[in-house]
Amino acid sequence: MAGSVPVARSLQDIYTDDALASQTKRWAALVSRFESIYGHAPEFVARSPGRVNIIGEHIDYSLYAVLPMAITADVLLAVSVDSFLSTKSTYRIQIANVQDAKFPAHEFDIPHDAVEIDATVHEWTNYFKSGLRGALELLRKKHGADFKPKGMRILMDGTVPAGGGLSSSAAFVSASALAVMTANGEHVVDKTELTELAIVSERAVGVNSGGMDQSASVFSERGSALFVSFTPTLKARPVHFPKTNPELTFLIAQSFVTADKFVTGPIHYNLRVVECSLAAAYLNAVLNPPGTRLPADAAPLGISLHGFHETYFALTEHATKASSSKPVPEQLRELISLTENALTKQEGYTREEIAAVLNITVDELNSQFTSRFPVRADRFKLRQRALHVFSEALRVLQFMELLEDPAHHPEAGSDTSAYNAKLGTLLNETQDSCRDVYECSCPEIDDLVTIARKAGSYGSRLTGAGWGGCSVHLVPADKVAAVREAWEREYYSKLGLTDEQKEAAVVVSKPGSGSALYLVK
Ligand code: NG1
Ligand code: MG
Repeated sequence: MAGSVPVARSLQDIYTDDALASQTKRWAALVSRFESIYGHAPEFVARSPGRVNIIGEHIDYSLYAVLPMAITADVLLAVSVDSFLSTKSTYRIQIANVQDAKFPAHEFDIPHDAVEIDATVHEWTNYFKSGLRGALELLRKKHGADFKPKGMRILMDGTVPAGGGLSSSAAFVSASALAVMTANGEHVVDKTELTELAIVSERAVGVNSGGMDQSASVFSERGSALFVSFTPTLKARPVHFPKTNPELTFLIAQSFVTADKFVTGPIHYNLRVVECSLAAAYLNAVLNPPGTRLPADAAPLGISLHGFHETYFALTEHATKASSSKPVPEQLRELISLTENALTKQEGYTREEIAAVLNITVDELNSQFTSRFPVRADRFKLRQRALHVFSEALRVLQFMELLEDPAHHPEAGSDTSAYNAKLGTLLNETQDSCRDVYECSCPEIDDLVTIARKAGSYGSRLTGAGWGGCSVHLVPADKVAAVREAWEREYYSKLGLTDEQKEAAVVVSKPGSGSALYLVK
């Protein structure tokens, strides 16, 4: 599914029918606000959506495949290009947000050769700058080191809730990179290039992220989920759900617990990434023949993560000669049992213990594994993290098989509840594993999940990084109202929400389209 970011001719190319009326108003308001701020019309709008992850949680950075879909909520950047304010050595970026009380406007004069980002300060424009930096790196590769970036005036309108697990950051970074590429004369933007640069760019903001969100934001196609795999190269293809009766719907429910990776990264997200890398190295050391090295730069995206994936191949190659001919799910099962035997410490491993097994000093361990992003931990739960990753990778494959193997599909006109329940069970198992093994859920999400299942959801779980944010629920169309009422009664009514929050608490989402450009006439 290679190709370039589409240029939309109308909003119908971008949004599903149910969203069209409100989006048309929103876009018109964006353009007129742009005019009133800058005194002229924007030239184009760059758009990238948020996403909900259906299954495959916390495995993208270990390079296992995932199944997200884009949602309607998105980031819009209205842009005009203007080199008038450029000097010999700088260009000017003016950036404002329609929510100006929360996200104040800024003006930057940026040196041609470097975009400074202070990741220690939490500032909304950092996400733009990281997209800018990534896009300019690519442009310099194409056009030479003395490439002179254009000045831009920008107005942003983002509807993906921040810290809500729907990937506002990836939507913002992808839209920013797309806007910068376009402003600088790249009229055809390759989706793979854009995705890869958005993945790497987001790291500049201080999160050691995987590649799911940016892939979903850029590649998604209206009406389908997206199967994203990362090895041997980044690939994304649309996946359809078979028709069921009643139709299956995805409900997305906010917990209103804000999980801010910028703040909690050292004990949550970034720590998990480190634990996964350490687990891979540990397993490699104890299961493979002495001296087997994991590729230093394992990933196709130039990410040095010592991904599980490499361990997995290395292990299956060595551990059982026969296993490479086994189906992947069987290999994963084998890896789960190898892990259970090799990593027995429930309470976690100290730096000293891990360093001894890796045959390196604690200082070396720190510099190899914990220096790029800050983490705070005395013990690393290698067993639990590895078991989650391998079992979750397996569930993604099982889920895909249910979706794509016609042998599993319910017959037309037949009762589809048994089929739906199988899909739902896998989602529920993901939630259990996230809660108990990966420890990335929270009591509020657990509540939403329990309430939904009681009211008729087939499968309910957290989506995205967790520790708050959003949950996703596979609900038959005829139970949607019951599930919503149950949440209102048993969860939301207790939070004292504003009307606006109530409005945004639950979204029925149809799979939306990915990044697009719109030329304003
Ligand atoms: P959120 O926090 O929902 O944007 C994060 C990562 C993903 C993935 C999920 C967990 C970023 C930008 N995204 O998503 O890559 O690892 O957590 O599956 O950090
Ligand atoms: Mg994010």
